[in-house]
Amino acid sequence: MKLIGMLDSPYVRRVAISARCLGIELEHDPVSVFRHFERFQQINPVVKAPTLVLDDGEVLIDSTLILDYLEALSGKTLLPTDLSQRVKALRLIGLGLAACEKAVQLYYERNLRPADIQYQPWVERVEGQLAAAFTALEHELQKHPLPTDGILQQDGITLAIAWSFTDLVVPDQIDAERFSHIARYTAYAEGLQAFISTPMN
Ligand SMILES: N[C@@H](CCC(=O)N[C@@H](CS)C(=O)NCC(=O)O)C(=O)O
Repeated sequence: MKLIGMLDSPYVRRVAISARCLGIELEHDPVSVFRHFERFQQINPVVKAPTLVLDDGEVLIDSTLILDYLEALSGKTLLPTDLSQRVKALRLIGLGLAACEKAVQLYYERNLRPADIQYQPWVERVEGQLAAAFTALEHELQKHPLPTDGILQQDGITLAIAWSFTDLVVPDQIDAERFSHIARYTAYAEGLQAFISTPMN
């Protein structure tokens, strides 16, 4: 199986780290959706990262759906089975993914759209949504700290990736004092082998 996409995509990194935690070895081809557009198109005409090419040639997209497949394949899960714990995890994952989406939108707005046609109300809306996602995440971590016993679950993986990615692409949106629980958990996760061996750049 081959994972297509650069690790500076939070979605690709999420799949790569999760696969490692599930004990699945993936071949990795770091094709860029921008710099290698035509090559990406040949693998997947939709050009979305991550793309997972299965051994029989089937092509999957969307990190959450790819993770669903990898979990089914491995017979393991990175989500709690207890329903109330699962709800907490799903809430963190949803907020983490929203933060990734808003950081990506902000990055594209700043780097792809010419400065003279940038639309400030849209930028402010996205910045507000990004801050709202991190505010809610911070609140959740204050109420229910994530374990720091070396075992990674999908909620911790996704939230740490969201924070590191935001710090990489729109660092002005990061406030480690205001979001101290997220910053601390991310520093912890980035120190684990699964993260260290799957660097953003
Ligand atoms: N919901 C998708 C989002 C994937 C996504 O938007 N990836 C970006 C890279 S970070 C991408 O493919 N961008 C190229 C494009 O949308 O044209 C997932 O979870 O995989």
